[in-house]
Amino acid sequence: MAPDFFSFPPLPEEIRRVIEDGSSFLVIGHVSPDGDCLSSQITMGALLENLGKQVALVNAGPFERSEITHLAGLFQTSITREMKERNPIVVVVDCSSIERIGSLAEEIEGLTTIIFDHHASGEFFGDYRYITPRSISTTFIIMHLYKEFDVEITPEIADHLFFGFATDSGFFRFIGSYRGDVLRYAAELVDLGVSPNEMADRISGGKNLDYIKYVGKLIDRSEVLLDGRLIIATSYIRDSRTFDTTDRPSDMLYSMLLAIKGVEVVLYLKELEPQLTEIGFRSSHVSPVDVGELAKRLGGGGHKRAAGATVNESVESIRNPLILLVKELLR
Ligand SMILES: [Mn+2]
Repeated sequence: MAPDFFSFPPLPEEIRRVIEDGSSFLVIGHVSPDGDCLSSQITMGALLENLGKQVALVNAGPFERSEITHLAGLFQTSITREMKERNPIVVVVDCSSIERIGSLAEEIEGLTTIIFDHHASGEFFGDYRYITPRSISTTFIIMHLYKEFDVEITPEIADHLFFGFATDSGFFRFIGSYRGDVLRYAAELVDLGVSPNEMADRISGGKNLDYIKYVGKLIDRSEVLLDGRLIIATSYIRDSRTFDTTDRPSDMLYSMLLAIKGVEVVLYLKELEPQLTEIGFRSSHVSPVDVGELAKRLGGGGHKRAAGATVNESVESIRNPLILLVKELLR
C-alpha cells in the first residue's frame, strides 16, 4: 500500500478572521470529559489568551475520571448571563454533536460557534468547523493551531497537549504506519520537558482496588457471541453499591477484551437508568466494522474504531438489536 501521509488541511480564512476579530471567548467541551477534552479546552483557552482575548472555560462535567479530577477547578459548569452579555464567540472542542455538550447547548444558542474536532461521525453543528478525523486527538489539532498562530508552546502547555495525545491514542498504541507526524509532534513536546514515563503513570495509575475488582467483574460477566467475534460487557446501576470507584472501567476493559484472539467488536453496555443505556463501541484494527457508523445509527457518534451512543432503552431491550446490527456488519 502506498504511504498515506497526513497533513493538516488549511485553516479556513473565515475561522482565522473570527478568532482574530473576537475579543471574548468561551471554550466548551463535552459532558463527562476525558483527558483530551479538558486538555483541549485548557490549551485552546491559553492560545486565545496569548492572542489577547478574554477567555472562560466551561464544561458541564461531571469530572469523574481520576486522571482529570484535579483539573475540575479550572472550569465553570454553566454560562452565566453576564458571560453571555459579552456576546462571546464559542469555541467547542472534541465534541461531535451538540447533545454532547449537555446543558450548555441551550445556553450558547444565538452565539457564533466554531468547532475544532477529530470525530469522524456525528452531526454537523456550529457556524464554522475545522474537523480532521485523522488527528489522533483534539490537542493534536490545537498544537497545529499554536504553530498556525505562531504562539509559543510553554512546558505547561506541552504537558496538557501530550496528555490529550496519550489519552486518545491508547498511549500511541492506536497509531498506524506512516504517522511519523504524530511522533514528531510528540517528540517536540518531550523536548519541552514532558515525561512519557510520568504521564503513563498519571493516566493508568492512581486507581483503587475496587476499580480493578470492578473491571474483573465486568470481564467475568461478559458474553462471547457470533463465533467469538463479538463480546458484550454489561454494567448495572447496582454495581456502584458494590464497587467504590468513580473511574470508568471502560478503557482497561476494552483493551483486555480486544486482546482475545478472534474478537473484532466489543460492546460495553452501561445501565444509567432502568430505561437509559450508554453504549461504548470498540473494534479491532483488523475488523471491517466501522463502529462510528454503528453508533451514528443509534444517535451517537465517534470514530471507526471507537464510538459511543446513549439510548432510551433498557440494557436487556437494546442487547438483541445490537447483536443483529453487528452480525450484519460482520458478514
Ligand atoms: Mn478526543
